[in-house]
Amino acid sequence: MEQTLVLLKPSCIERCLVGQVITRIQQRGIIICGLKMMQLDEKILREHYAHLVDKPFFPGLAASMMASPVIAMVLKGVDVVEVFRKMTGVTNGRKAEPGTLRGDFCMSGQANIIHASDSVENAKIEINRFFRPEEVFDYTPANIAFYYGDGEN
Ligand code: IDP
Ligand code: MG
Repeated sequence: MEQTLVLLKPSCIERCLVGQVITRIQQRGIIICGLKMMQLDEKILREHYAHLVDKPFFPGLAASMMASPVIAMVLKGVDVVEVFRKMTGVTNGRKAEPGTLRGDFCMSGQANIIHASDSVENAKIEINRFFRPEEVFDYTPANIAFYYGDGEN
C-alpha cells in the first residue's frame, strides 16, 4: 500500500485541532503507521520547502513552522497520496472547499494547519526526511477486510 507524509503544523497544534484532524484520518479508513512530535529547524525547512526558499515569504513561513513543535505522521492506504491531498484541500484555507481539512479548519494561506505530500515520489523523499526506518510501523490492521473489498488492497 502507498504511504504519505503529513505534518500537523504549529497552527494545528496551537489551535488544539490535533484530535479533530486525526479523527478525520481514521474515519476515512486511512492507517497511521508512524507518529511523533518534533521541533523543526531552519535546515530541515530549507530542504522540505526547497521550492519556496527564494520566495519573499519564506522567512515568515519558516518562522511559522518553528513556532511550536509539529506532529509528523506517516499514513498508509490505497492511493493515499492523492486521497489525502484531496482531503487536505488547496493551499489557501480561504479558497479550500468546505469538507476539506483546510476548508473546515483554517482561514489562512500560510497558517493552513497541515502539510501533505503531493506525489508518490515526494512522499518517499519526505518520509525519509522526517522518519528513521524503525519509526515507521508498516502493519496491517486485523480487520483490513472491512476497509477494502476483495483484490482492492
Ligand atoms: P501546499 O502546502 O498546498 O503543498 P505549497 O505551494 O507547497 O502548498 O507551499 C507550502 C506551504 O508554504 C503552504 O502550505 C503554506 O503554508 C506556505 N505558502 C505557500 N504559498 C504562500 C504564500 O503565498 N504566502 C505565505 N505562505 C505561503
Ligand atoms: Mg507542497
